[in-house]
Amino acid sequence: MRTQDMNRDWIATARTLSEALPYLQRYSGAVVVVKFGGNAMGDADAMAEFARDIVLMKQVGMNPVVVHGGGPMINEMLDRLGIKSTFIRGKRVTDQATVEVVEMVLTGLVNKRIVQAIMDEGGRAVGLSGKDDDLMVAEADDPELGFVGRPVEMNVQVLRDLYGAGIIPVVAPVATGMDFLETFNVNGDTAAGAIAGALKADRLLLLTDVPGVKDADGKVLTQLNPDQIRAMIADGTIAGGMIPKVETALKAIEDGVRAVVILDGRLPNASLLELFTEHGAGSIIRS
Ligand code: X2W
Repeated sequence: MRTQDMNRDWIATARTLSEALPYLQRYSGAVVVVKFGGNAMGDADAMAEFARDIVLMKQVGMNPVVVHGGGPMINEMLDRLGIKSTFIRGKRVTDQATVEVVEMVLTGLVNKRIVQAIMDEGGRAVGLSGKDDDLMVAEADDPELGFVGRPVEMNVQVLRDLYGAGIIPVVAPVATGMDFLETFNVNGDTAAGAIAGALKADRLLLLTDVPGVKDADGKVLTQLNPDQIRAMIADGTIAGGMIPKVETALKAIEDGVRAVVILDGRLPNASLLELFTEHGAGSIIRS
């Protein structure tokens, strides 16, 4: 015979689902670009948890598109090969030998790990880079940086085809050149912003290893608009590694993305916390 063994955890689980209804309705069909940075990837458990969140998004009718980084994994491989690497303004100086390693690590190792993790959680994922179907065409960003690319032409139909067919696209930030000869290393945030902009995504989530944009006292600001961001860059409150992220956010909003969220990807269920609760997570930037 069944007994009443409903303890409080089960009740809380049911309530959580019920409370998520308005968010599930709001985001039905929404295109959400999720940048998964190398620093947010952590261990196998963190990867599995990220994959689970993405599969859940897809399951409830959203269209997640994953764009990943992998800076720490590139560093490790360059170290093993004895190739020195330097950064200027947060971007890796990329010569011919380096771009080969970047492409191998990002499109091979990291991309396939994420695809595998999503498949393992019961989703369908296909990995591609900016080269596939000409998704992201780039030109040299700055002669000082070598083969670092700035996206100049986006062809995102392949992403719509994939998510329309129930598949989660997983994109490595490597691009082809205008003449189809060169390979460019594109910063992961920049690539995610360009893809979100071209898709006019409902959300761009930048998962990183900091809790969000902080004010002068170090307190995380939960809501910001582009003017406030520009003022905080001008007065030095936003500095260092946060600058490329907020610049990506500003450009994405200009391109028609509805809102950009910068959040700590190491938090348990970071994306779900942001999308499906009133609490939200990190800093949301919108006009
Ligand atoms: C990055 C690409 C990977 C990346 C790099 O070579 O490290 C440039 O710097 P995270 O993990 O998101 O930092 N590209 C031009 O962006 O990785």
